[in-house]
Amino acid sequence: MARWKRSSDGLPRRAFLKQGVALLGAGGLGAASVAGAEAAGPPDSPPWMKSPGAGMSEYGSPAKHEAHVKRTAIASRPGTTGSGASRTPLEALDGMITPSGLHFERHHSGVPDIDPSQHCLLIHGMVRRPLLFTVEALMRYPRVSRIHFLECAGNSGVMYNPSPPNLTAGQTHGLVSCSEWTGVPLRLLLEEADADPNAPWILAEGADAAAMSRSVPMAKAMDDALLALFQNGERLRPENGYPVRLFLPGYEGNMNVKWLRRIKVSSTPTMTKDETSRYTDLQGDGKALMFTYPMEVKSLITRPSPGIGLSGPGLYEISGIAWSGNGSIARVEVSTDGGKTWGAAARATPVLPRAITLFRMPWKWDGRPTVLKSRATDDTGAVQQERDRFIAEHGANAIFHYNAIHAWAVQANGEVKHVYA
Ligand SMILES: Nc1nc2c(c(=O)[nH]1)N[C@H]1C(S)=C(S)[C@@H](COP(=O)(O)O)O[C@H]1N2
Ligand SMILES: [Mo]
Repeated sequence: MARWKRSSDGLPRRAFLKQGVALLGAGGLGAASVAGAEAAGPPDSPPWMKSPGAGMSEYGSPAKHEAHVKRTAIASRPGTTGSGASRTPLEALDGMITPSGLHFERHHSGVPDIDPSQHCLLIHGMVRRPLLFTVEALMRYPRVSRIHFLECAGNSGVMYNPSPPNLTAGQTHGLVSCSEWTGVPLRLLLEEADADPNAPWILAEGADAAAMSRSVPMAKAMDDALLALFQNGERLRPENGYPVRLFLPGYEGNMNVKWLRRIKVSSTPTMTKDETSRYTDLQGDGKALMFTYPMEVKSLITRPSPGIGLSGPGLYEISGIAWSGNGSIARVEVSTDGGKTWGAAARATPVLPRAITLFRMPWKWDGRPTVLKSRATDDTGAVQQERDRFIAEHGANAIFHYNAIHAWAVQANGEVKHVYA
């Protein structure tokens, strides 16, 4: 414990500075020690202490010095403006919640400009009572709030390529974000419509120009499916599905239909374009998997990572994120020797099912080149595999559901590179 001494003006400043310098000397994580801090008086007042600051604002924005923290690798398909994706800059963030303005985006035909007073949700098909909901009506139903990640099936898809990408963590793996979603349990509305209890499927359709639509098992619809209206406390952002989206915790991104306009209860999957021509997983043996719902256990070291290197030997904290669409993260292990030995990383609380879990581990870098890896295990016992085993099992033709172990090479100059190791 620091001993506080009073200085002449009654403030414990000098004693604090002395103590602070002593602490930095003992276990410094890179802070510059202040020579002669004990003898120095209080620092000069910076300019921002010399006049009153700015006034209030109606809607806040990040500090101007953080303007470089932006969605990254924004790319549209040739000939389109809105058919593409943007990615979360994972390496610039710390915390389990992704700020809404940095949530990744994936649109098949741009962001529709929906007037909520003109938008309706129809529930029909194998129901006794077809129902049409205005957004105003939906807002009157009881709501629940849940913290969950959303991950595009195509996240980390470039990792199927024969050589590792020369990209940042977010540019490669940033099609995952995590929010608090608040909305109406879908079960309530299906019960009100008196859906046939023997109907095993629903179809969900969006109100965008792509009319994105997917078949969802009734069991999931009746379990934890949400009609999300709020994201991180405020109404959904247009790019994330305003005014209402289907949210299916843990399921591949594309099933979480945005701008939801229709749910049809049915006896079979509808076999839409989005589940036949797209979102099937071609395997090494030439067969394709269909209806692959949950995103499997995965983890990623975000610091250090490409672009966030090390400045000389010394003590560092390795930190990152882990998640699983099948449950909670039970364990994250980190290797600082390319996978020869592994140590347990600390998981930050709360550890929630189907949410991003943060992990951290202190590491003393000796200045020699090495390879860092993380390996997550979820509470079903599923564990990430090394890349060569993963590719041997799934082939390299696939685009979706890549969840092998990622490797960062730390070079002697402290730079970090994506490697296959
Ligand atoms: N209506 C509609 N829903 C959609 C899409 C779309 O293009 N249209 N894209 C899907 C895909 S592929 C993903 S990964 C997620 C992305 O959600 P986000 O943009 O909120 O991150 O929405 C899904 N829902
Ligand atoms: Mo996606």
